[in-house]
Amino acid sequence: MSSIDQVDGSSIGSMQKKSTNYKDQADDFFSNFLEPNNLNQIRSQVKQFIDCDTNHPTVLITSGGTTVPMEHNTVRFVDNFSAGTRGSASAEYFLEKGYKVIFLYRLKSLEPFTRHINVWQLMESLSSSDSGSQVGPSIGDNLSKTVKIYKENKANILMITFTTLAEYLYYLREISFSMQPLGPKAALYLAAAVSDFYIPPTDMATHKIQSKNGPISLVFELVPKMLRPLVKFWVPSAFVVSFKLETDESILLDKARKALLCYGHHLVIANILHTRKSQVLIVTEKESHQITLPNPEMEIESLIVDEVISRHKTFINMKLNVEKLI
Ligand code: PAZ
Repeated sequence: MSSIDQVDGSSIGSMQKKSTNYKDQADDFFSNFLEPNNLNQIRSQVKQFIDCDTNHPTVLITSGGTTVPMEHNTVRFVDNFSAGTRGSASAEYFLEKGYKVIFLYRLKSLEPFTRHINVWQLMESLSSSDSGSQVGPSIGDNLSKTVKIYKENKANILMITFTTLAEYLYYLREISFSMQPLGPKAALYLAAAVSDFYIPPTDMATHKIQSKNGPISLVFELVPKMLRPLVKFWVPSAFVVSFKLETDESILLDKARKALLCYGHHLVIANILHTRKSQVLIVTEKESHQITLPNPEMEIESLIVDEVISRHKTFINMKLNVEKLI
């Protein structure tokens, strides 16, 4: 069956061939999609950001959802719920703790710092006259705090946007390669909600799918698991944290443990869709425990980031001690 079948019997493209191992599957996936035009530019931006201090703990944070286009000239796409709260809030806490941050995020999802600004509240609070605009005192206080923290940290954050699944994966692979010189000082914090399914370009309609041809049924291919090649080949010395989202609590811990076994990374932060802002499970190969938000004034990301940084420090010390012994 092709990926898009129209009920009138016409079909677009053909099924993707399957490979047998993680690396081949990843390579096959990439060979299906053209490189994004700005990949070289992103490579040099990241290199410049990292090369100025390869001794500085640096985290790649991914954030937001990916789109899966239904047509080459994309009018329609499949998307998901992720707003980018987890990633953008975490970026601020990592910066506060002295990390450099590469923030790979879905265009138009939440961003560190600007997420605190409500444009409508700002409009309401602005008074305007011929000589310019002024912010009212209540908004002004909060805004100046955010602006101050942003100005103190802006040299330590590099922001890169993606929209589609393929862009996301190309950028993730490229940034991972570029982080190799950081050795164990590199951390990856993969909070983006990445589609597990896609339509191969060879199976995609070129132009907007026409409703006059009747209802359609879509067949999606499985996106290969990229975490294994990431850990093994793309950035093997980094500390890697993945996130796992489920809606059924009874399978969450088991799936998090299986992910660790399968992909060989260091930590899974597991969460349930509707409670993700107030509790998460921290899962390693050896143990698991829950973090619960102690009061609504706080953000759970501050606690998650503290936990990740403490484990990353232990990881760095362990790797550096092993190096000394060799
Ligand atoms: O972006 P957000 O704050 O609305 O949601 C965060 C999250 C649930 C996407 C993240 O915590 C997460 O679990 N990411 C991985 C999702 C997954 O692929 O299982």
